[in-house]
Amino acid sequence: MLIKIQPKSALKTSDITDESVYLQRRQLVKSMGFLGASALIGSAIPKTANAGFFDSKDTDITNFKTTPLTFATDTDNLSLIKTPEQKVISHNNFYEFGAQKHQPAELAQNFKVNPWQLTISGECDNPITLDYDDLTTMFSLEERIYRLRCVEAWSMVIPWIGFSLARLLNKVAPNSSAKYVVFETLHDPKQMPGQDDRRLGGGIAYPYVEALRIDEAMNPLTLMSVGLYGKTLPPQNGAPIRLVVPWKYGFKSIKSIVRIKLVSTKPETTWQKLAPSEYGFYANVNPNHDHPRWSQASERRITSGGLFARNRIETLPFNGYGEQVAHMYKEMDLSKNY
Ligand SMILES: Nc1nc2c(c(=O)[nH]1)N[C@H]1C(S)=C(S)[C@@H](COP(=O)(O)O)O[C@H]1N2
Ligand SMILES: [Mo]
Repeated sequence: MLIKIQPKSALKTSDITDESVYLQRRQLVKSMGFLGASALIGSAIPKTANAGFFDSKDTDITNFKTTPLTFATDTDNLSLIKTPEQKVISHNNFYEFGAQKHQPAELAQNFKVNPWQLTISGECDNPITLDYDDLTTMFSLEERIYRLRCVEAWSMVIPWIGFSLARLLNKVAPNSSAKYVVFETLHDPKQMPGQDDRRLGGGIAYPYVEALRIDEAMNPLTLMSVGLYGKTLPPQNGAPIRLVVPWKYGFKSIKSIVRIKLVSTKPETTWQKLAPSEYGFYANVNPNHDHPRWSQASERRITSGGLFARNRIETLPFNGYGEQVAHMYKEMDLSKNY
């Protein structure tokens, strides 16, 4: 069978990132099979028609206004190929605004992030409440270019802006009973329609709750993010402040946080409580421990929005951050503590 391939000139230059002509060539070989199949059907498949083959369509931010931030540039991770901003802000998991990838960008545009209050309390000497302006002014901001690996086996590279959670925790002075840190997302069904519509919200319990062990929370990689791509966060990515824990599956990186509490005993968290055999408390990225319903050995790196958007790569233990974090789990059986 003759397979027609688009000439190279038909590719937009934005489709050809530095990422590697190599990866794209490999992908091209795979895509040929697919193009062949669609040629057989005799019609082009629209991008939105088949979520199995293509990402959801990119959504332009319409109403929500982001603001440029001042920050120290991440010069250590420049070799990582960033996921295009348009993908980062249009392919989201934020069930409060709908469980489909395109819904948060569409349904969160009128989300009110100012005024905002974030309370940090519990087992500490100096509990505090931060207002909206404090979030971007209390600490000097840094860019951190991190890989984000979703438990669903897709991944991105995102230039976050924020500050280490450790700096914030040091400010409240945890006491010796502080063994875990619990985070809670805003609960406001009027603004977050998924919170009282089980179908839209994917049937999970709200408010969304996540937690870390205190040493994980104090690890320098653990970031409180207030921005991405040089600007304040869009609501679909967790405005005005969210957690980013790059060596753990994405669901640990809780969005739009209003409460942080230091506690003495291990708390229950949203996904772990819902399906404990599928989602553990630790949720460290681990290619050797499969999800009961799919393999975690590889992932689809979302790069450009073009034909070559689906690059299959190997998943790394601790998402490639083992050097900085593996020591925290030395004594643990990671197949039991998944
Ligand atoms: N409150 C809240 N936080 C959340 C989620 C969510 O549904 N609600 N989804 C998580 C999951 S599964 C992932 S992969 C990341 C996605 O972050 P992103 O949309 O900024 O890429 O957010 C995490 N934080
Ligand atoms: Mo995820």
